[in-house]
Amino acid sequence: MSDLFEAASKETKEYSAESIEVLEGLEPVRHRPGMYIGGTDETALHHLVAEILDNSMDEAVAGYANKIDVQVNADYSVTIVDNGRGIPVDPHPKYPGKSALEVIMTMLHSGGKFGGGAYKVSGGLHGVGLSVVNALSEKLVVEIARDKKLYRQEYSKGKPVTALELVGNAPNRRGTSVTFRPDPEIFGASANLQPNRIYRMARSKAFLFKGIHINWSCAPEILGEGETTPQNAELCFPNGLLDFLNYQIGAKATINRRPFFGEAELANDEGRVEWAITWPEDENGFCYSYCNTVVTPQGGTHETGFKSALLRGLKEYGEMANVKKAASITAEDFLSDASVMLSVFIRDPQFQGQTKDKLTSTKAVRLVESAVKDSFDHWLSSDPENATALLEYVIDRAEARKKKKEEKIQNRKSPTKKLRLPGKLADCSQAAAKDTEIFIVEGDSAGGSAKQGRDRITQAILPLRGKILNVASASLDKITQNQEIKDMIEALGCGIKENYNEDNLRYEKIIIMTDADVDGAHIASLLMTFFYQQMPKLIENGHLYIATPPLYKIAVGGKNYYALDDIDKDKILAKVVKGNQKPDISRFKGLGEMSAQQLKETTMDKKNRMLLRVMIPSTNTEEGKEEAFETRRQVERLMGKNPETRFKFIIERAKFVDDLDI
Ligand code: 0RA
Repeated sequence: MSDLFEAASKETKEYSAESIEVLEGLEPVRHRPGMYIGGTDETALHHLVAEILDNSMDEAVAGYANKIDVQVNADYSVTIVDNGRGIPVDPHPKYPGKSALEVIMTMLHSGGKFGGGAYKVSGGLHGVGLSVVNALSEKLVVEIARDKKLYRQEYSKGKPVTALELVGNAPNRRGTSVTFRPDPEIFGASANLQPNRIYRMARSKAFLFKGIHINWSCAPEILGEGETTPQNAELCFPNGLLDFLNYQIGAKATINRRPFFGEAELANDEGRVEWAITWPEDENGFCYSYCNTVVTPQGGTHETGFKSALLRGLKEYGEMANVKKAASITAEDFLSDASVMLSVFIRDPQFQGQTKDKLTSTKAVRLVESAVKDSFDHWLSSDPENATALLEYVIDRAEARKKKKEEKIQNRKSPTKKLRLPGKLADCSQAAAKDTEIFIVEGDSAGGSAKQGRDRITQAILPLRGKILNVASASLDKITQNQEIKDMIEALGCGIKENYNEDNLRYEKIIIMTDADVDGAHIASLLMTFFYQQMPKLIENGHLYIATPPLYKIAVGGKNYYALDDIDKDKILAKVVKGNQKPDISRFKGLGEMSAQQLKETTMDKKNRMLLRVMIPSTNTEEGKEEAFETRRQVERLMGKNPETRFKFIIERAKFVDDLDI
């Protein structure tokens, strides 16, 4: 802990302890933790870290700190150190005998009232204050370097266990260090902080605030085998959001030559905006927006302003270039499939509702719009070839949208039009989706067994021929022309991408059923990638499953047992083989080798089978959005166009393979 506290660049501002607005003690927090941190699950647990980190980030954003250490210790405690002003330790005028520190640590206050003029995020699950973290920590140690002195105080479950002690001199440094261990009484004895999650949190903050150096470290003994989280890392991204965007989209091909990125001051000294946007060819975009480094999953006024600047800019450019069709472009045509990172810093931001994940400060619309517009105009006019490519792409999309709308009107005019279903589909007889299933099956021969073994009323079978197209590395055109994919889309009935409508989904469960070998696993991952990219809501809402057909049949003592894999086989053998019985073990080469009866009993029958549900984090929550980042990146990395990232993954993981199944 050598240079934990460093002199920051700015002078400490005048501070008065009176400006802290005091509400009440901490009993309610321990009594009803969910009210303050949104639950007591792992997400809530990680909110404690976010809260402390946000406090340090606030010091950085306000210009008082430029260095933060984030350290996960071997006992799963976390230490966060900044070189900001240091929490004030002077006596509190309203509470004789208590320091300002103790008031901040032991009383619930309405965050954002102190420090005056800082870019405090007083919203959502964050901004609940250090006191909430303190209340929910078994142990919390705070060290403060301020006025050339080093102070220390220790707390437990929200109460001081030592006095505020002067422990030494700190002639050349200032700042705050908080070490805390979440209370297992609140979060359960088995809940642990996850280094990987904290690492990503720290990295996001570094991307979002260029001026910050975040030193990450994690005790090696708690990094799991095969974990990609580094033990130490210096997180500093001088190109900010551009680095973040590049990290997100990797080597993907884009319509435009290079991203549009930049930063600008908001008018009237209201703050700052930073952005980076690009248009990926595969049309798998995202929009991540932030206010004061805290993510706003539901967007809000800053997004509105940004999109409006871009749309106006492109339409004006089209008008100038005499491209008539540019007049009918909508924001949807232009921006719904772009990859966007947007970050604003504004004072006293307003958020919506209980979850506070949408920015509602009205002034942000106008401020962001006018700050971005000039820069975008310049970007377009400085590279006409690039601008033309983008404009043509957007006009194509606008034309396609209009054509689709016309077709819809046409279809409505001919009500006799029958539902078109693929010829290979063996549909179930029940019309309503509830309780029905469709098995997507590898190969025609397995499809045959599945058709015989199914329950005709509620189970449909769609056989696919061999490996489907890898949608993660194919163009949208190629995807929608592929026969196997067309069949799937027709059978499901719910449409893809922005036309996805779950009301039209013809089955409740979509079940991928492939052989229990590596080829089968490959086909399953291609299918999952397809659903992930074209119908993410289908996964998010829990409709996608994977069947688990057995790999072995074990016949012993006149009975048959089925094993999923080698481990399962050994378990079953240990349990059922008695005395000198000789079990007869056969390995299925594929689903096609099973009889219809076997397939039904082991894999399809609703009473006996086991299904794996495919899940992705919900993008409607802050935590989910952070997780979704990683999911998206991992899919791109493993399934995308660039074989090198896949190769790298295999090399990294090779050391964990101890039994090659070939
Ligand atoms: C209250 C008032 C001031 C700073 C802080 C709290 C503060 C809190 C944290 C939490 C982590 N790091 C922190 N750094 C500072 C203003 C102090 C002043 O005006 O000098």
